[in-house]
Amino acid sequence: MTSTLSALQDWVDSVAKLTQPEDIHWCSGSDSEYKRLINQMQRSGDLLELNSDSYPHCFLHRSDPSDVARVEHLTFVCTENESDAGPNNIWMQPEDAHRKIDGLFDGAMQGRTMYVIPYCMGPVDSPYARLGVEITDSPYVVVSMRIMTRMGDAALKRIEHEGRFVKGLHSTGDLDPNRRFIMHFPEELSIKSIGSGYGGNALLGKKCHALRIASWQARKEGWLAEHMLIVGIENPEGQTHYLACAFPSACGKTNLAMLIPPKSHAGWKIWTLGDDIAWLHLDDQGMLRAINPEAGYFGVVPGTNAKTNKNAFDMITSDTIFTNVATTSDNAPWWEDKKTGSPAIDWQGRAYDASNGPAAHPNSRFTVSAKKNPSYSTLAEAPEGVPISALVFGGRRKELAPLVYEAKSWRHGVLVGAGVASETTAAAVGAVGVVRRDPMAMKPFCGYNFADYWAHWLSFADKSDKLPKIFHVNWFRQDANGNFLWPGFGENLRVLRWIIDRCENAVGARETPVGFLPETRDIDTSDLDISVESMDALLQVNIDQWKREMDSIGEYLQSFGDRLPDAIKQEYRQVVEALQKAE
Ligand code: GTP
Ligand code: SPV
Ligand code: MN
Repeated sequence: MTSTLSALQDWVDSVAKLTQPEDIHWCSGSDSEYKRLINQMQRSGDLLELNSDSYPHCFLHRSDPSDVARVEHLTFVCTENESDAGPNNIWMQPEDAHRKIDGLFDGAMQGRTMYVIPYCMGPVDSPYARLGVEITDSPYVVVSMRIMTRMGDAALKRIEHEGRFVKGLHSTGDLDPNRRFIMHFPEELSIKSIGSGYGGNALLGKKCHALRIASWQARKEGWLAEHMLIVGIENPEGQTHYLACAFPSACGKTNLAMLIPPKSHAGWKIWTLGDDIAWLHLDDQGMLRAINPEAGYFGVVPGTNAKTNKNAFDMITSDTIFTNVATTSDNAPWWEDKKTGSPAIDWQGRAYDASNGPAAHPNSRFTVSAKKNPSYSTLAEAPEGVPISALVFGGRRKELAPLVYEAKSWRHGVLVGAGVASETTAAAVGAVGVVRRDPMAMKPFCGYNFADYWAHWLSFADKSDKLPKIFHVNWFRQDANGNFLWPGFGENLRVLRWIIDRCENAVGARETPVGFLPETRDIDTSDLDISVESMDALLQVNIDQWKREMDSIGEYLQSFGDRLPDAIKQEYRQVVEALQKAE
């Protein structure tokens, strides 16, 4: 096949010349193509079929044990000026970067098929959707992109019509971590990734395009590309509010996006629009509207069970690709906290032995179509997206951050977002459980200088007086024994209700130096086994701890030097002064 768009055809030709594949396949996105690739991968051993009675059409992929998560230390933003990438990114001069990575792509696809994947991020008929083409030599990437994006003929048609698309070049390479690079060229709208076949490193539509490149485009064009779930909350009277929530990787987005209301909340309904990425635009009324650029979920498997996330648990019993889970003796997938069955073979294919660590890799994932989610919202297909009532930041903090608080204004909310910190998780290679700054949950994903990004966020206050309120939540506070103080999961609806009540001016709040907090009585704890002491602890603002936190935030913000917006400095000073007065 060829394309009528010369920019696309020329690029495909030049990549083929460099990488020297045995043949080239243009992906149509059809069912038969998907099935053919699945069969081919079963034959090559890239996919193992799981128990076809209990898990029909489900497959297991085991990635290389050195290739199990995003690699932030090997992820580059390559802009002409280093300062445009900012201290939040690892920078390489574009020409040097191309030379280095093209050297690795030279002949990299010899003996392999090169797949050309046209895809659309967002509903194909949405003005907010954006296009891309990923070239890859990994059939696992092709089938994953088919689930995660609108991939194939319809996307190609729009690409050929519009003429503009993000170019993503990927090869699994030799998987040597020393020859693994994920490079972004925002000024060229292009991505080059080699040496990893895993998740966000390889499915280039996701973090590379829909966040790093899109955040750059969004700044130029006046919108926002964010690491946010989108969820609709319908009350028993039938009114629905939409929230977009930014939590760092493996901090609860997928779970919140499809939560099941607890028994005490009969009549409440949850509608999922997205579980990882939101693209936010102001409409002509000044409302912030969100679309989910993705079409599937690449979700954390461990911890998913009938109690924590029944929607996901049920959804992944058919038509799902599992990566790096364990299996039971009857070849069903198994993971830690599944609460049923037991592991026979671990994620590396070895007989299970507890002394080797967890049976499923902590970052093992399911890949499944969003349409399989029982709480899928049909508005996820709406070209105009949904209006957002509240933006919610959050993180994984044992202490300090209360269960919920509200920013005092949009500007203050931008400071709250900039100050987000969270314990690191298994979603990225490196130490787990270390608190680090993760502004707006975008530390690994912002394709440009955070100082400019905060200025961009601040600029929305000049463009609309209907902006959503901004909140911060923390489901992960622990007591002295390391137990979670808050039950989390479905019970998080109780906190979302307070957020919605605040948006409707239906409930008061307690003003503190760091923001507005609920009165304990205003969080509905009916039918919940939680002590008054725990609730008080969850809703406490410890002035001394917060002073230390503000010192740490101040130091972090200063690392952005002169580019840091004045409004952030002013908001920062106001919180610090309020904390001093609170003594
Ligand atoms: P990425 O896909 O990496 O962006 O992660 P995510 O933000 O979607 O996180 P996810 O919902 O997959 O949750 C990650 C882990 O946190 C899982 O093991 C969940 O079981 C656990 N988790 C999610 N929500 C809660 C909660 O409210 N409380 C507690 N204690 N754990 C939670
Ligand atoms: C994350 O790490 O935030 C993910 C998984 O959503 S990955 O697609 O690998 O980035
Ligand atoms: Mn994510």
